Amino acid sequence: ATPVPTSRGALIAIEGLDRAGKSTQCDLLMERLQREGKKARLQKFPDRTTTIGKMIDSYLKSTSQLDDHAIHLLFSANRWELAAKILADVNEGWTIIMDRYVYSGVVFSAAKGLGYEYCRTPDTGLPRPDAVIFLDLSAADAAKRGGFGEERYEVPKMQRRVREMFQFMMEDVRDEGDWKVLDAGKSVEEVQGEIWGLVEKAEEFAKGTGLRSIA
Ligand code: ADP
Ligand code: FDM
Ligand code: MG
Repeated sequence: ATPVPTSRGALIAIEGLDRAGKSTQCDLLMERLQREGKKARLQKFPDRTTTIGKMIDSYLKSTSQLDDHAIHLLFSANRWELAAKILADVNEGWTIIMDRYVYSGVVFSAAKGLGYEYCRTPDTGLPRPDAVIFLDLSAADAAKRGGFGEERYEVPKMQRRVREMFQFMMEDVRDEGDWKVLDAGKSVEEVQGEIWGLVEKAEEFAKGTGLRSIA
């Protein structure tokens, strides 16, 4: 049997709708973790720096076209190509904050019409986060945060479907107990305070338990 690491870091996914404040909160969280002298790093998904990431980037910018299945598998492959490093780093004591992860992967593709179970399959076996922090924002509040950007999925119809799929997935994974839903309509500081509490809990949980895999 694999020995259980006693001082590993935590693996934490920040998920949510576009403009919910994921990237803002991830940056603030990284600053605070580093200020407190913790070993922590940020992992954005998609990671657009790799060869696969560059294909994803050009798809999102609509400079290339891909079949829905093909891009779905590329998003998953982008996670798999980084999985070994994530696993190694967490076991060496690094806390890794992920700006989006498999949950975005499932809901965006399912929102386009691919089957929910089909969408989950390629990600099974990836490192499972100790906590998934879901930043929940109403459509009205999202609209207040300014217009859409230029990327492929930043259109109202897609955003509505993604919102529905996130609701569906939240119900589906409820029993797993690792989703924490936060009201992302609060101020940046309030949301940060709540996230900080959840991160400390996740780090506590991570002590003495091995990292699990996505079922
Ligand atoms: P995401 O990464 O989830 O798409 P961002 O962090 O890029 O979201 O934030 C989207 C926009 O909303 C930015 O202009 C950001 O400054 C603003 N914003 C983020 N959090 C809040 C908040 N709690 N209240 C009001 N505006 C926010
Ligand atoms: N996205 C992100 C997916 O469709 N599948 C995935 O697996 C992931 C991780 O890519 F529209 C979508 C979600 C969003 C876009 O935007 C990435 P950001 O601004 O880089 O998070
Ligand atoms: Mg972002």
